[in-house]
Amino acid sequence: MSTEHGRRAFIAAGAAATGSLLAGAAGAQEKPGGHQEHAGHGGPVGGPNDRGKLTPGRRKAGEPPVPVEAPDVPKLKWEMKGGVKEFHLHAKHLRREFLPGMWFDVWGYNDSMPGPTIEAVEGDRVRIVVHNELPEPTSMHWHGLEVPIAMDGAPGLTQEPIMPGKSFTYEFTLHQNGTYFYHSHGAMQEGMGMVGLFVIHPKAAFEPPVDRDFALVIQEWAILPNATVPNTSSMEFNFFTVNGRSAPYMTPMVVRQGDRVRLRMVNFSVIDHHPMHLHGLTFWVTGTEAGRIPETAWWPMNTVLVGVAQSRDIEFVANNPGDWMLHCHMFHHMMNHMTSMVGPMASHLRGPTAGGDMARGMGMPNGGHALSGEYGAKLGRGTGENTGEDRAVRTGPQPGQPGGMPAMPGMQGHEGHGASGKVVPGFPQDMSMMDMYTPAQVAKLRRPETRGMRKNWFTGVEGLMSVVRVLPPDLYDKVMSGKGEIPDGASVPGSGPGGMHGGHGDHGKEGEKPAPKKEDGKHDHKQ
Ligand SMILES: [Cu+2]
Repeated sequence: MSTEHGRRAFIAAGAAATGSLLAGAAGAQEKPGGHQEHAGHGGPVGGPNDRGKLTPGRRKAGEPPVPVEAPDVPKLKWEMKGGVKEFHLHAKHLRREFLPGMWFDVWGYNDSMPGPTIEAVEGDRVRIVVHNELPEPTSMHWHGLEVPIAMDGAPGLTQEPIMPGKSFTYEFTLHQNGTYFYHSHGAMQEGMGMVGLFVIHPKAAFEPPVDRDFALVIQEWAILPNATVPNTSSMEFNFFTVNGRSAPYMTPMVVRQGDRVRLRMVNFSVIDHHPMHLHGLTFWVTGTEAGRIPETAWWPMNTVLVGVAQSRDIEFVANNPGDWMLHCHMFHHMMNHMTSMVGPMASHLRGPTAGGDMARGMGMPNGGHALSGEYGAKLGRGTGENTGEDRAVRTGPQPGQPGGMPAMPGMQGHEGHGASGKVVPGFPQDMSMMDMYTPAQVAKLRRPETRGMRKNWFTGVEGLMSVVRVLPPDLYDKVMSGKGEIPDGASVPGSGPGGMHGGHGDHGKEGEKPAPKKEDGKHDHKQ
C-alpha cells in the first residue's frame, strides 16, 4: 500500500515537473528534456509544487502527526495522572560514547545526553518533575515556551535553585507547537550537555503532512588532551555532536523515496552557528524556535544557518535516491578531534601541546612543516586550558585509559600521513580521510541503518554530520526489515561497493586483522 502511495507521489511530482514546461517564463528557463534528471523537481516558481514546497508524500491529510524520531536519543516516558501528563527528569552525570570506544564524562538527564526527548501535543497539560542528582544546584528552563513566570527556571530571578538531592515540580499547559528544548539554566551545566528536545505537535498535522519527522540537537565540545571531561570554559572546540554522537557514529536517517520529510535542528552549541547543508535535495524552511512559519514566508534552501539557541524546521520531498550528507559546512566542524589531526599527533602520536600563543593556537605553524613534532599547531589559544607547552598529549581518552577503548592492535597509529603532507611548508594538507578505525570500531559503525551503504562510507563522514538515506521502496523495505543480504553500495548505484585505498589504517570488515604498520612514505593515499 505504502509503495503504491510512494509511486503516486512520484508520478504526481513528475506531472508537476512536466507542468512547469508549459508554464510560461519559469518553465522556459528549463532545458527541454532535463526534467527526467530531476524527478519531483516541482512546478513553476511560486507554484504549490515549486521545489516540492507543498508536494504531498504518502500520508493523507487529516491523519494525526507522525511521532518524532530523534536518532540515538530515547523518548521520555510519561504517565497520565488526573488529566496531566507527568514526566520525570533526573539531572545527573553519565558517560556518553561520542565515537566507537570513546566515552566522555558529561551531564545529562536520566541516562542520556542529550536528555530524552519530550514529545507532547498542543493543549497538553504537563507536569515535569526535575530531580537533582548533581553535586551542585540546578534548575530547568523551557526554551521558547510561554509558561507562567514561576515555571521559567531562571535561578534566583524566578525560583530558588534545586539543591542537590532535591526535586522541583514544573507544571504548565502547552498552547504552542513546534521545536523547543529544555535545558539547565546554569551556563557551565549547559556546556556539560544539559539539554533535551521538547517537540510539541499541533493537534492536526500541518498540510501536506510529513511521513517522517526527525529531530536533531547539535552540540560542540572542547575535550582537553588526556581528558574525558569537557572543558566548559574553552572557546576552542574539537568535537561536535548530533544527538550526542560524532559522525560517523550518528545513526543515519533512512527514508523511503517519495516520502515528505521534516528535519528539526536545534543548535545548542556554545558559541558557534552552524550552516547546515543538505546534499542532493532542496528543502523549505518551515519553522523556527518560535514555531511554524506561514507558507508565504518559507524559503527554499539547501543550507540553513542554525544560530545558537535557535531551531530550524525544514521540509523536503525525498525524491532523489542516494545516501546524502547533512552537515555543517564550516570546515573545522567537519572533523573529529580536529586540532590533533594536524601537527605532532599526526606524525609522532605525541599529540599537540596546549595553550600556545595566538598564531600557533589558531593552528598556524610557524616553522617546519605542518606535521613536524616541534612546530605543529597547538591545541587552543591558552584560554584557561593551558596544560603546558612541555606536555604534548593526544586529544581525548587514550586506549587503555579510563574513557578509552581497550588497547588493541591497530590502535598504535602510524607515522605521518604520507610524504605529500610534508611537501608544502606550514600547510596542513592531506589531512582528510585519515581517521583510523579498528575492526571493533568498524563493527560498531555498521548498524542495521547502514546496510547497503558503500563499504567505506564512514571515511569521509566526520564531525558535525549526519546522513539522510533516500532509498527506493524495495531497497528501503530490505534495509528496514533487517533481513537478507544487501550488497555494499546498493544505495549508490554505479559507484561500486567501496573499499579501502592506500592502507589507511584498517577499515576492513569485522574480524579482519589490522593492516601492519607501514613505513612513512609508503603510506600516501594519493596513489
Ligand atoms: Cu558548524
